[in-house]
Amino acid sequence: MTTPQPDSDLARLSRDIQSLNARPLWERTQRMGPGTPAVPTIWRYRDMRPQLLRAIDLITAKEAERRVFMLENPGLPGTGYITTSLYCGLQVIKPGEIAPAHRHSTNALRFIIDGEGAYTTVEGERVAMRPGDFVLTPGWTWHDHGHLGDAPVIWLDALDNPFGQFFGAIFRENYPDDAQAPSLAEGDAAARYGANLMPVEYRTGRPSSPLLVYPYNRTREALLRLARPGPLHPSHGIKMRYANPLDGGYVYPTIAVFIQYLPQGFSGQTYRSTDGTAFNVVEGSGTAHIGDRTFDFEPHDVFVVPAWTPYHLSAAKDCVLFSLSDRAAQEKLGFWREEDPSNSAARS
Ligand code: 1HN
Repeated sequence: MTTPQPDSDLARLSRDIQSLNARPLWERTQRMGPGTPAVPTIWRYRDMRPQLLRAIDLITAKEAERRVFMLENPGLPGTGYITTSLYCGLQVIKPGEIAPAHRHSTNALRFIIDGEGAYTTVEGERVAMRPGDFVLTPGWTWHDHGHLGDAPVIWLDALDNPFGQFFGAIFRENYPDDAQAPSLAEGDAAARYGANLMPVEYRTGRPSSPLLVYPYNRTREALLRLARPGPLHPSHGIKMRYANPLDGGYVYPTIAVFIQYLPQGFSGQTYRSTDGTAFNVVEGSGTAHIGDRTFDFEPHDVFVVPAWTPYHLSAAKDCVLFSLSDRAAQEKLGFWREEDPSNSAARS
């Protein structure tokens, strides 16, 4: 930045153009390098769960519309965002409740953390939500949540709201009733698109995966099968991305979603990339070294690695980590970069 002498022609020029809604580029203070103001942060489940259970008695899902704690990055105060481009929250629903049906133009996903018996209905198809399941609610699909079990269910929500806000393109509507009447059989999307088959008349055109759920039993089995023979990536262990079965791409045009396995004793090498990433610990425990912070993690903790912040992971027990980032959007836009110690074709 160049700061002119206060009583100079250059300073007078700066002041005079202010009334024209213009500023000299040579005085700009914005960063022109990688990274964001977001900071490494952990939300420990042992701290969050009791507060979520407290909220159950203080506000109904209907009053709240969604009973959610936003996970706000302390480097982004007032935004409600976990990174500059992603929103995450922890949602709790109690038995018998309905979180009323609505739709919005932003894409949402859920990762089920704790409890049995909850379901969501997406465009008339009911989807059971079990721990470890990854559930999709693509933009502009009607969705309501319900709970037939007997203890609270907690899940992680993630949305691309910051993209919608940035573009000024968020729309939302309430459904005429609290809940949609199911109009499709359970498992319809899985049969149509998730059985290595697709309808013969299918043409193309949707920006998102047509699947509504990626069930944990299948995901976990695949990870463990690959972990035994290896090889392990030096930073990521076994890391897979959830794929759109129709084109192999990411599940959403904006959000990339991943699952990874770190065997007990794994000590990862330092890695960084331009996609700030939120992690949820599914199983196991270990340590995340993120920038200048060190966090011990346990099951269901959420931690965030901001864009371009070096980090490495180590596993005290066999770990499964779910994660999501804006890599899908960054790759399409030509922004995405990484520093990978193996310098190999980790993506092939
Ligand atoms: C939303 O629709 C849900 O449907 C959860 O469960 C969190 C945060 C912002 C905007 C919409 C849900 C949300 C949300």
